[in-house]
Amino acid sequence: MSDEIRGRIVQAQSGFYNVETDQGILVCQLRGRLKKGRKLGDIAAIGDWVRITLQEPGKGMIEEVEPRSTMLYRMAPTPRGEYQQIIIANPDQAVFVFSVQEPEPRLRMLDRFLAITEKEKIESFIVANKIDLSGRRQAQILFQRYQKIGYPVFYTSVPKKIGLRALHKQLIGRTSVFAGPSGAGKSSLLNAIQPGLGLAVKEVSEATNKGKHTTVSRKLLPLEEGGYVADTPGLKALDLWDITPEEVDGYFREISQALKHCRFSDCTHTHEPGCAVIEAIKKKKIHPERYQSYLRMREVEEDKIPWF
Ligand SMILES: Nc1nc2c(ncn2[C@@H]2O[C@H](COP(=O)(O)OP(=O)(O)OP(=O)(O)O)[C@@H](O)[C@H]2O)c(=O)[nH]1
Ligand SMILES: [Mg+2]
Ligand SMILES: [Zn+2]
Repeated sequence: MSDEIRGRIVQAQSGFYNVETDQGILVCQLRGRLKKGRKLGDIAAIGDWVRITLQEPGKGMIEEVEPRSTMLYRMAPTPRGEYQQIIIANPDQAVFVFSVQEPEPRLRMLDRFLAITEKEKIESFIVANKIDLSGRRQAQILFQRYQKIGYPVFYTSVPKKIGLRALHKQLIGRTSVFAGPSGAGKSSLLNAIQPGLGLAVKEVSEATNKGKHTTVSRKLLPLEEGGYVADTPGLKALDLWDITPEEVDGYFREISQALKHCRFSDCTHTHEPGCAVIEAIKKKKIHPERYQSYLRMREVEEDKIPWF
């Protein structure tokens, strides 16, 4: 048997994997034994580091998938049970793109995305796009709350070319996954950063949002200066949601900081005296809308959610 070659999966489609190696791209399949005795789900996915043996020029066999440091996945119901579909393996960072207008940002969706990346320990930052429509000030009113708790925010406009260089710099040399609502401008931003990508704008989501099984991008797009980006049209925060209400405390960083100081250890942070979370909201250290998001994700009943 020939020597093993290490590479990274940059594209996956119906059992075939394009693996980037120092010998170029090899088209590979999975060694049969890798499929045995595994739970229902993808065995390999874009972003995975793999070891392959060369079969013939340009073709290889994946012998081993290296353990992942991070991943994003969704659980898809199938007749045989829940299937774990891996969106991307080993991303260095998640980039959440929201437009400040058209469509209006639904920040509860952003809060959900951020809870997921907190859980998966994936660094995240936010792009507030289309500031040509709203002005920077309006955008800041919406997104500054995230900067305050340590998520970087980039304010961008594709037609006005604002913020593109700063965003580009954040992507170089890293593996990034782009997510956010349809129409926010993910593909437009990526095309503007690297014109050669030629990603379809607009019509993609119309095609993918219809069916029950949204097809997600199965490709890592290489950046000229190094690094990769995965665009994920149609990916929703709810698709990725695999968090129980009890866990949510840990995934809102500003809230998990505060609640250590509540008077009662069984505080629900809705009405109790000595609640440090409520105190922090009053002191404007926790944004009331983040708090609303948090309680909803904990599945607190609507009539028990206090408003500030
Ligand atoms: N005014 C304005 N329009 C923008 C900007 N960025 C993108 N658009 C427009 O917004 C629309 C949607 O852009 P896309 O790049 O397709 O959005 P997307 O996030 O990739 O959407 P999906 O692929 O459906 O998830 C297009 O008509 C773009 O031309 C921007 O900064 N300002
Ligand atoms: Mg798109
Ligand atoms: Zn409390």
